[in-house]
Amino acid sequence: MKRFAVFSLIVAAIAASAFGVCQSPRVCAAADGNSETMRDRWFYVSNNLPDEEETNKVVRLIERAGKVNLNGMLWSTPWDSADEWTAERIARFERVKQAADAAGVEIIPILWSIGYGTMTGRDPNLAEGLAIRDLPLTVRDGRACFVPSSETSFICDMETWQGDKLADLSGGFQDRPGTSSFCDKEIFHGGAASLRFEKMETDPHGHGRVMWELALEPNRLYRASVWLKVSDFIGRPLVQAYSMSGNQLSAQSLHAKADANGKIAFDWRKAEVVFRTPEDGKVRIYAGVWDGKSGKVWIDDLAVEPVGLVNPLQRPGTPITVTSADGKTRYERGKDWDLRKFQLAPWKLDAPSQSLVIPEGSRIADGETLRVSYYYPALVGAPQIGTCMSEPEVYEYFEKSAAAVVKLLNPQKWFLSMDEIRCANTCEACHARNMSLAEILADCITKQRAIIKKVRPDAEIYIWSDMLDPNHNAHANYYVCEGDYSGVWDLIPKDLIISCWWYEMREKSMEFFSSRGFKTQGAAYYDTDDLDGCADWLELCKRTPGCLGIMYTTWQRKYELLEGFGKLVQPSQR
Ligand SMILES: [Ca+2]
Ligand SMILES: [Zn+2]
Repeated sequence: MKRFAVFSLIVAAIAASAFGVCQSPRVCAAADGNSETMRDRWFYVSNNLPDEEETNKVVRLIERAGKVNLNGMLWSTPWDSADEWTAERIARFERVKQAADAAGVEIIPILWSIGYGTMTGRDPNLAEGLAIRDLPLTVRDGRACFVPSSETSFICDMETWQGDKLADLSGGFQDRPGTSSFCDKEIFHGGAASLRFEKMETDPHGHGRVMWELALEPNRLYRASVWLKVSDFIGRPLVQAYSMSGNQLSAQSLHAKADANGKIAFDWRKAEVVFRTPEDGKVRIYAGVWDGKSGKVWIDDLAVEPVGLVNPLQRPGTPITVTSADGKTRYERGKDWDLRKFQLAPWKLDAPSQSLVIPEGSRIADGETLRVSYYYPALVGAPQIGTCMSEPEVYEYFEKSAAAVVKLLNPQKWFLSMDEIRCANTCEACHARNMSLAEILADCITKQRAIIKKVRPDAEIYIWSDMLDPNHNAHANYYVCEGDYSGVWDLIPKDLIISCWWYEMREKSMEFFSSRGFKTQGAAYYDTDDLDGCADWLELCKRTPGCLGIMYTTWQRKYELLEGFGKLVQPSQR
């Protein structure tokens, strides 16, 4: 024990001095009572290297960061496919590496984002799939196609009113009719009227929403589309689909470039979401504005329509099943039916519906109605698609990626981009393992760690906090995931360094991981207009045992405050 303790002290002292945190172990001990605090002073970069100009941007950022003694660049660039980089990209990468070496900036790769579809660029069939059940297809002339019936659609053209309240809300609501929402007969998309919201800023949440509650076919795909127009507007215009239990099924917000006052304007644009209905078929469709601070928004022509055989996944865990209408006869692929070759496009909201080919000699008769069950790569959130954590092929690609990253960079620090995993444990590959959602996630992270350790045994591995934190996303009822993430924090390797990133929850999150013996990092900044939040993070990092450092985290590539941040986070030189 004693030998171990002495050894640890020496290692800590060497590590601290090597990173320039303090002048000597004695000074270290005095500084802030936490010898490791601010060892890592990072900034986040997501620029790719498509050409010389973008490469120059990264080089310039590194030079700027080096001048204010920032020492790590967490870099999101296509590490997932590092084994497939072209010679041109590698040459540009070498230039970045040289700049980083010269500036004393360590490059940390961030990679393997299950939540954002890692490896689906190599094989889109690796996307996690949601079960679509018993879709009816009609057989005509050697083809089986989906024929949508009008009963399963819902249209609201905003033509029928009771004063300023929409007549057809189907059990939903409209925010403040007559006060901030009105029937507009001068500006409309179709027909002769639309719904207009204004003065959202007088609502405490800036709400200007309309919601319809609909009973649709269960376990089916639908598209909800609505037309929006905004003027002089500050806020978030979007369309969203929710289950009755409050899970967001899908969402799309419309963006536009803001003027000098932060306001946006655009003429009629379509916002749409494609979503899988829950087991009870009930959904809430919302359109309108959250956080509205100024201006007007018009809404018109909502359409909620069933979607057919779209983007059927084809991998071992996502079988396509075709039966007779009564479900008694199961038809065989290749003999009774087949799927024509098509380009799987999980990211496309308007991906076409596929038809089945009925070959000669099939048991399927012309005029027959078939039932098809398949797995659809869920578009949730941003929208984003996720990757299945249970297909072995995913881990083969992780190994290829890791080997290539070592060859290119041989980093000592790695960062697992495992945030916001919003669709998981929904396909047959996942169900067949008989594991909980928390176990599936922990197993995936454990394997990722092992793959890195195999190629770089002394690697330090960082990971985003949210999916591991009960104060954040590690719970049940998370988007369209099946199961509960709770308890995942007890199942992951203890040597992971947890990068906490939710400012409002920072105290609880850092305490949660620190008290369980994890090392941590504060992911600060998040594109604010000043460094006040960074100062709060810094103060917390300094008093959290085992906190290794802080990061300037920008998603909008805002680097105006990089120098200020560098000065702020310098270790005290007492
Ligand atoms: Ca209308
Ligand atoms: Zn799966």
